[in-house]
Amino acid sequence: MSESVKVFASVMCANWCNLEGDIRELESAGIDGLHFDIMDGHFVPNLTMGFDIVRSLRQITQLPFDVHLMVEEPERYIDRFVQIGIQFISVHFESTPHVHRAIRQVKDAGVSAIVALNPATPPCVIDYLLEDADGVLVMTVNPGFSGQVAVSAAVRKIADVKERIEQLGSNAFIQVDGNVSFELAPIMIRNGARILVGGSSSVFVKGMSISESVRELRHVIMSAVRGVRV
Ligand code: S6P
Ligand code: MG
Repeated sequence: MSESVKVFASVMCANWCNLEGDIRELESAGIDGLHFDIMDGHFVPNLTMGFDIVRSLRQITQLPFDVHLMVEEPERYIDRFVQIGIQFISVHFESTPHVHRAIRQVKDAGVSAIVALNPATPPCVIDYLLEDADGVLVMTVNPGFSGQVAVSAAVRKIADVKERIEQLGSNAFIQVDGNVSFELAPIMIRNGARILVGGSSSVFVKGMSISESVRELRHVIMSAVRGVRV
């Protein structure tokens, strides 16, 4: 993808009957990483995948792995994901009273630590986390399901988070997840997003192959970054 904006593919939206085939196609299309949505049926009303599937896929690709924990008590799972060989782990601000401790747990294990914010969570909650977190994940849908419509206030919030990061003199990057479509991706980038999570809206698009959809996404990203100082 472009040097300044990366795209991670949401494995939740891949063809689970042919995961290896999809991963090979993603690799050939130049995807930057794989995003794993881990859900526990408590923090969000859905269940997805656990350690075994992530560990199995770790054996077949060198792509960076990005684990998005949508679970209560995330502290209980971090170390076991770290052992699998993960490059990014995001912890929801709303999922634990000890989010700073959880972020430190990720950092201390040598993994990039991302604090994730639900659409209604205000940007100010990152103020005392940015000394430790490497990135902020702005959820542009309420977590739990793919195929949702973006919350427009959360798309606007990306710019507020960006401003806050700059005011605090931090180098944290912004990741965006939820309805990252060909139409919305340029707006998200202009607002400050530098890692896009592509799901059913842009990487696994009905009627398009993975390579076609990634090519189209690359095209809209390139057009958007031309007008942006990065
Ligand atoms: C949602 C999850 C996301 C989705 C992804 C789906 O809870 O965190 O990672 O899998 O956003 O993409 P789309 O394009 O279907 O919204
Ligand atoms: Mg996600």
